[in-house]
Amino acid sequence: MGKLVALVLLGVGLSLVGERFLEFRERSNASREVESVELENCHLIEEIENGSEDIDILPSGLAFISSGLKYPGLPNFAPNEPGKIFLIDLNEQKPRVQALEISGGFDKELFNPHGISIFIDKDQTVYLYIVNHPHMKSTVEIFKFEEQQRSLVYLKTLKHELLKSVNDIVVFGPEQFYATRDHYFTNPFLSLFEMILGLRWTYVLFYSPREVKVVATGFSSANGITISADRKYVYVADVTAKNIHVMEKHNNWDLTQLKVIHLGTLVDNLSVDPATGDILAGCHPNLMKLLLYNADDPPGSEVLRIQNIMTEKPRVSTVYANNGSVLQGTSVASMYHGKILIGTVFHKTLYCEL
Ligand SMILES: *[C@@H]1O[C@H](CO)[C@@H](O)[C@H](O)[C@H]1NC(C)=O
Ligand SMILES: *[C@@H]1O[C@H](CO)[C@@H](O)[C@H](O)[C@H]1NC(C)=O
Ligand SMILES: *[C@@H]1O[C@H](CO)[C@@H](O)[C@H](O)[C@H]1NC(C)=O
Ligand SMILES: CC(=O)N[C@H]1CO[C@H](CO)[C@@H](O)[C@@H]1O
Repeated sequence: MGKLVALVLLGVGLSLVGERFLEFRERSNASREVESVELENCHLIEEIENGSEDIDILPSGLAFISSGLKYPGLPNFAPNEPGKIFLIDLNEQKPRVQALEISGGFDKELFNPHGISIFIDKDQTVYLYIVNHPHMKSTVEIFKFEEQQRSLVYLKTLKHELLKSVNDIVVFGPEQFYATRDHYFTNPFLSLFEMILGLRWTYVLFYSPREVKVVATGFSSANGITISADRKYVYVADVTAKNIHVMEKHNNWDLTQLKVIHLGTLVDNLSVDPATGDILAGCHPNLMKLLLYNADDPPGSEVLRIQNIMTEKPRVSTVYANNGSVLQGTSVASMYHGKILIGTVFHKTLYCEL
């Protein structure tokens, strides 16, 4: 009898998983093809071929790009190369790429950079906060940017119990930021299972020297995070749920959800166009192609623009789309003076006029 019950339970369990799996196939949009939307005067940034997962741009036009992310389940063309931070000057016609030297006793061999956020203090000193995954763990590294030498000085590593599986951060003050957690399980097999089942166990965290707390929950995979131009709202991309959460930021740093915008594509990272306040989203049109990488049928790229996000009817339009023949696995797009820089998880970087 006990065996029969166990067998029935197993059967029910398996069929539930099977059902979730079919639903996951649908969610991952296994069969979706991308219709191309081209931009003018595009060129690929030479010397960045193995990823430009994250881009952050200083008001002066210097852009920091993190490259070489190693992330379970995602392609990487240079698995034995440590990650790097590249610098390019967007004021140049054809920006040249420079890999930033890092001094100050930082372990460069283990560098696996993910999200970047710039913090400029009242003396105009520029700090880079970079999510790092040494040995697949999560830390936040703080560097000072030396503009004259064009190099980074390592200052400090932040670690915390709640800083797990960190994807992206947005910094507000010295050692004060929001961070997203993109999966609950740190074991790669369990985290794949978590994605297939569509569990909503990830969160947004607030970190400060005095207090560390979870400020928003219920995301399948909280990914890109950014702040609105008026600094009142926080936008969080839930990549596997294919949506953007608009959250109100309170004085005690808690976040409450105002609305969710469904985009029907896997939203990776977000940036705000400083000129218009519009949101730009780097998206993966087809999760299956990303997870089961095939050079002959590669994952494509998609950049969406969301206008008037606080109104009843936000306008969503496609800025750029490509089937992978030019650009694969877009993660982020950032604007600077009418130009757009499009980054990818493991592939190239495209720079275009808008
Ligand atoms: C990218 O990775 C490939 C494979 O390891 C390597 O041959 C190539 O030089 C790398 N490209 C750059 C620009 O680092
Ligand atoms: C997301 O984009 C922002 C620019 O808005 C950038 O600072 C950050 O590094 C990116 N992070 C991730 C994880 O894509
Ligand atoms: C992608 O589109 C280009 C034309 O834009 C086409 O030549 C190519 O065959 C397409 N590739 C795939 C894998 O569909
Ligand atoms: C579930 C989902 O987002 N399905 C989409 C997959 O892609 C096709 C083609 O673009 C869309 O029509 C579906 O809505």
